[in-house]
Amino acid sequence: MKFAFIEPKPPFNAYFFLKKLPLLGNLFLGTMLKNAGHTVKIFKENIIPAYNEKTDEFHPFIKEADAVGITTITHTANRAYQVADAIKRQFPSKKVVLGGNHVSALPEEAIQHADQVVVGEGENVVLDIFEGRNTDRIVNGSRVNMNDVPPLELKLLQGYRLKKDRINMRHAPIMASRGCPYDCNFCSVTKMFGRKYRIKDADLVMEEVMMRYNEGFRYAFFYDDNFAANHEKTKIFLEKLIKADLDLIWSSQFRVEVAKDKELVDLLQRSKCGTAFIGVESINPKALEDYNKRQSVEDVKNCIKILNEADIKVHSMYILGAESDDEDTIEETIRFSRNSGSRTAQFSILFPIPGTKLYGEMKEQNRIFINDWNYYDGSHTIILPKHITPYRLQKKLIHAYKSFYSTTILKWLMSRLGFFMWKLTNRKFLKYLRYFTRKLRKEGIINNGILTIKGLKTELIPKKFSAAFSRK
Ligand code: B12
Ligand code: SF4
Repeated sequence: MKFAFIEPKPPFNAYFFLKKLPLLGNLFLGTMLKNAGHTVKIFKENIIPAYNEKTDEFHPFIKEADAVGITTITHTANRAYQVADAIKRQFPSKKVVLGGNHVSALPEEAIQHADQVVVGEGENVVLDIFEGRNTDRIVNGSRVNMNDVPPLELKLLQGYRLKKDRINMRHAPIMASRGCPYDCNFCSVTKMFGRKYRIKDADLVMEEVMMRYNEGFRYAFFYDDNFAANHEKTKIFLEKLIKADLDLIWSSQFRVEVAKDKELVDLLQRSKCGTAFIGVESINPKALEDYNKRQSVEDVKNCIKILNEADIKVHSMYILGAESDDEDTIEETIRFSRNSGSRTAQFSILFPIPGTKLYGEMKEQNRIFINDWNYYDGSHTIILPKHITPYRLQKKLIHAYKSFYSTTILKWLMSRLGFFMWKLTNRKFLKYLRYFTRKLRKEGIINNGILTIKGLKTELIPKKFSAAFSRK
């Protein structure tokens, strides 16, 4: 049988410089179907268009496919539904299956656009669904044993050219573990993959590394959310990587604890870890508590220092707009980022991902003032912050980037590149936030930048932005 998978394009591509990194859900499931003898093609819309909404035309393979799977995160949910609706309209008998982070949190919303929706991990149910044995409308996936997950078949990705046996994609995507023992209130990882950390056997990960290396990759990105959550198991893998003595530089996401283990830092350095993505989030201790981050400011400082000393570049990730954040604490975090020693930094505005604790709380307090999923990307203020106005918070994000990336010419160039597109899309949004903030002030909902009453009166939402507020 023929199966197509689609990763919808995001509405605003603030991350265009990383646009080649695919979400791996389609790849894991596509690989399993291919291994079962089916023909599979995966379309990442950023690379190869799957559907042209202007001409209402689909890629020829999608027209022929027996079923189509579409992966979603919240930011791409509208596009996913648009594509799914168009398939069902043009080819009513073609099966459309939605999966991924967003629809796992809101399956009832998603099922209005598809034949089936998968909640959670898809590996244990994908064959039954696509081969037609399972026709339940909402299917609950189950947590997989990482050792049973096959190495990814990258050739299924359409448009990723094979050039002299070298895939024209810089970073080899590898996932060695799923799950995270922590439970940060803004993060959807624990809801999706659980708090039990499941790591693949070191030999199997090495097998996949060697496969990618032999395909020509010299950089790898481990998609793990908390690489090294189990220090001892990670050490076993790193020893093997060092022993293989490859010309391969790799990176992944870590928690600050990693730097407290000298032996681990030494292994990271010797195994050619090039960049560590660190979830710093804030240097306001109260904000760290709000996020349930379970790390101290001291931990953050030590971590960046130790990794720098080990010649591992640090990419720090910050979230602005915690319950305890005000203009001063945000400014302090921005100042810290500039002087911290991080090579690069990424700033997000706190936003409620469906399925997270934060989402539940904000919904209950009626503080979400934008329901359009297009804006759920961390670059837009969409909930009423407590101690800063929505407009000022948005301005702080722009200021954070300008401030961080203005210290060296290289950094300045990077910021220009990355933020050109983003700023364009944001101008209209800023104008709206200024207007909205003025209205909130007039109504006494915010006073001196502080939220005075619980929740938001929905009649305050301006009509001209009604498209953004169409959902309940
Ligand atoms: C790599 C990564 C990126 C990369 C590339 C992402 C891309 N192509 O979109 C970069 C760095 C660019 C990035 C950027 C962003 N990311 Co990101 N990213 C990840 C990360 C770490 C790994 C993604 C992945 O491949 N996971 C592994 C696969 C196996 O998991 P999965 O996709 O959920 O698939 C499983 C199931 O969902 C299901 N499934 C999935 N698809 C389908 C389809 C079908 C048909 C079926 C049946 C089943 C099914 O089965 C799969 C196998 O079990 C995740 C965290 C995570 N662990 O998932 C965050 C994550 C996806 N990112 C997230 C976010 C918010 C963002 C950003 C908005 C930035 C930000 N502020 O954080 C941007 C937006 C990017 C965009 N597309 O517009 C959130 C999304 C939450 C949400 N509901 O929206 C996540 C979950 C992290 C978090 N904080 O909670 N990201
Ligand atoms: S933010 Fe990182 S540490 Fe916190 S729960 Fe998510 S993956 Fe775990």
